[in-house]
Amino acid sequence: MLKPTPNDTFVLRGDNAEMRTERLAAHDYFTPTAEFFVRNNNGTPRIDASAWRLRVGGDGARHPIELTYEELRALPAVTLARVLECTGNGRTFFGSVMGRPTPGTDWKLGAFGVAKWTGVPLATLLAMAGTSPETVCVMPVGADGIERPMPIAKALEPDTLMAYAMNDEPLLPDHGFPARALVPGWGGIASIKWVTELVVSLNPIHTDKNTHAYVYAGDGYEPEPPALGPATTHGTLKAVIALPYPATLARGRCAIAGFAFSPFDRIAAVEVSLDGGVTWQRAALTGPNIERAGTRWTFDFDAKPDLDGIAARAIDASGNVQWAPHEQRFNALGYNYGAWVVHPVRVV
Ligand SMILES: Nc1nc2c(c(=O)[nH]1)N[C@H]1C(S)=C(S)[C@@H](COP(=O)(O)O)O[C@H]1N2
Ligand SMILES: [Mo]
Repeated sequence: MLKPTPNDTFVLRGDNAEMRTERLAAHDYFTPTAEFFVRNNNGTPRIDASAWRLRVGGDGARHPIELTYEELRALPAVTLARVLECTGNGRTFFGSVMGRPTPGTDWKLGAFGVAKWTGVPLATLLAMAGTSPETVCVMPVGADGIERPMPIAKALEPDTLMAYAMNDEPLLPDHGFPARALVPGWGGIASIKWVTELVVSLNPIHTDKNTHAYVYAGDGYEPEPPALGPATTHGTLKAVIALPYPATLARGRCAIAGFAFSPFDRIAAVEVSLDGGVTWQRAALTGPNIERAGTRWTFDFDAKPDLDGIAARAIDASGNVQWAPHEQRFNALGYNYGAWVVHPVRVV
């Protein structure tokens, strides 16, 4: 990682940086780039934009193309707000809630961020390369060797981008400079950073990242050779509380805030429970509420000394409801923990 990762903003986990969720209280709608989580499999490469090229080729591309950084930025672009969440966000709760720890980065709930992304729709690049109608799969290749295929239908969604700017600035090296895929709704691994090539393929492609990692394995998930199980796709909806983990509150009237997002839609409601999920009360949604990006929320209550935790759950406009801990399905590699979480809070 190259950007500063101050201790009051991030928890470092190897070459990964988790945003401290209390930082949400200080943010406007967007997560500042300096505070955006970083997830690197192999470290941050430094790429010289003047020597960099983006190739779009493969057996599904009837006329492969190669673009410079300037050529990419000269194409018609879109700018949109979207959440990016690591597929492993919340992994620690497989251990602490289900009693079944899983390998991998032991994130709490801070492996997500919401940015304003600018880039060229993948659909535009695929059309320029004469993508055959028989194409089944598109795979961005990262300069660090990380490859994660997606079906052509996902690549053609209008908000799937080759992004080159984040919050109105060129991408930072840690976030994929000069260009990264942005695959809204899907777990972060699909949003390959430092892309040098888009492989357009007439056949399914198998890489480590859709056969042995980022797959649902174990506990009744069937192997799909050569994969250990079904590949992860979309993330889960979540409401995250803007408090330190664990938190201490002063007794009396208290206002908490947070952020909620869904990989499918806008947020319809956020509910808060002060009794471990027995009863729920509505939080107020504030500011923008954008599909596949989320919304801020606030909740006022009387903090009493017997409180021992606060849970928040999201409900989206498609009717998806964040599920209860006992409804969480286990998978051996610890992906997509989506149940609501009791945030530990002590009142003094
Ligand atoms: N080339 C490349 N792309 C990558 C990764 C990586 O290690 N290498 N990590 C992925 C994962 S697992 C996530 S969660 C997101 C994180 O994006 P960020 O570091 O910009 O927050 O990038 C994805 N893209
Ligand atoms: Mo991730």
